[in-house]
Amino acid sequence: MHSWPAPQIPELPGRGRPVRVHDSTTGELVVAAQGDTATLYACGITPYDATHIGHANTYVAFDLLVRAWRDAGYQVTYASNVTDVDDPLLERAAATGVDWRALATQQIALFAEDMTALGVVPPDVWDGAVEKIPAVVEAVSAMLAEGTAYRVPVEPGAGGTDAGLGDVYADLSADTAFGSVSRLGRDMMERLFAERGGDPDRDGKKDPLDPLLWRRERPGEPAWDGGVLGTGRPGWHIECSVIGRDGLGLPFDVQGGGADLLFPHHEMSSSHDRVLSDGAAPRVHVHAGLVAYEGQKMSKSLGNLVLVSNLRATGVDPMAIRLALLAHHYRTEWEWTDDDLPAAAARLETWRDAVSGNGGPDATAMLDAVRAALATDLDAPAALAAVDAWAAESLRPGRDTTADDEGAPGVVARAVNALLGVRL
Ligand code: 5CA
Ligand code: ZN
Repeated sequence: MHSWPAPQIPELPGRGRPVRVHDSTTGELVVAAQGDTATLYACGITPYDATHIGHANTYVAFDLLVRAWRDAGYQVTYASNVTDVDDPLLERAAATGVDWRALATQQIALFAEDMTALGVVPPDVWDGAVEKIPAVVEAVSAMLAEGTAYRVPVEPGAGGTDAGLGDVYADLSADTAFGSVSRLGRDMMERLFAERGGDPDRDGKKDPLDPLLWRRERPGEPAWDGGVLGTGRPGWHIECSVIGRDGLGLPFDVQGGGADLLFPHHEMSSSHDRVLSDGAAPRVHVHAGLVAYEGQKMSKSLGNLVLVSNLRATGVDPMAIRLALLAHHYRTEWEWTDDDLPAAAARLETWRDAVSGNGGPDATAMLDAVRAALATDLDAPAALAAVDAWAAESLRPGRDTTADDEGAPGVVARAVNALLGVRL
């Protein structure tokens, strides 16, 4: 899949420091990248509806990580996916009478436009589930052959011309490290699995938590040749496992997404990684807090959405949207309100005023403070405060300008652009 155009990232004086991020497994801040390379897999969208503020918040959070890593001198590789075939997409297409492929294509294009407008650095590897089916078939076939996966009979009418071949599930008992990513108790795992797309009550499974790897053909559903698996389509977790592994190699540094993906999605995809690659899995798991709206998690299924494309269509500057997101630490859970945008737009205007003068207060301390904030678990609010302080001083009426640095406004504008992704 072709990703969207990369924003220009200006050069800055000096270099950022190693970035520490919050590891969802241990709750500790860790330097995830090793040596001089840094690798990130951030889970991509399921393209059945447009990018909302919650998605944008998550992608901007991982964009901060990419930018901070680059500033610290790492060679960064970022991979992501698009879940371009899955139940919610097929259900929405059926409900609205649209071809599922057309719906996906349209929503992927809109997402790419939104990401471009928000200045998000595109993934180096951006793979769709559909285009990776051959690799998924190979992986699931290998698991079956090794006995780490098993078949579950399908209902009458399912299974196309090979009805005897069942759906395929991962056998979690083959992975002694299962549970080590989220470290949740069994009860919590069962609850979240049922809530988040799992099928604990499916007859024939060895363990209610065993996740689907290959879903056999069903009447009216798209299906692909699965070789020994029979016709069907991939399960969700194996999709990200295979795309991450192929895009980055294992182990990679950071597996990321919104907090709703920690369990079961990242627990399961890491389990598949270990089973398929001799125990290798992502090193650190990083999760962004979920954004709420009107009292509940903003979600396509609930329909309580503030869409980036709608805001853009009404003339909102995408940089104000970006600043509204950055005003919240990426790990906090917060609720989008009518006040977020005006506050961000006012800040943007102040910053633009402050960098439009001929010279300004020395920007060295500001740049250092922004770098320090980002290196400490991507603390965007602290970074914004450092820029606010410089802007306030720059605009302070009657201040002594004799020691002004001619290059300071340029340094600030470049720093804000390179590190925060905000074009002034
Ligand atoms: N395709 C899968 C991941 S492989 C998926 O979860 N797609 S999604 O379109 O539902 O979500 C895309 C990303 O946005 C995921 O990282 C998800 O965790 C995140 N996300 C979804 N809703 C919110 C929200 N309300 N706040 C913050 N992030 C969210
Ligand atoms: Zn994923």
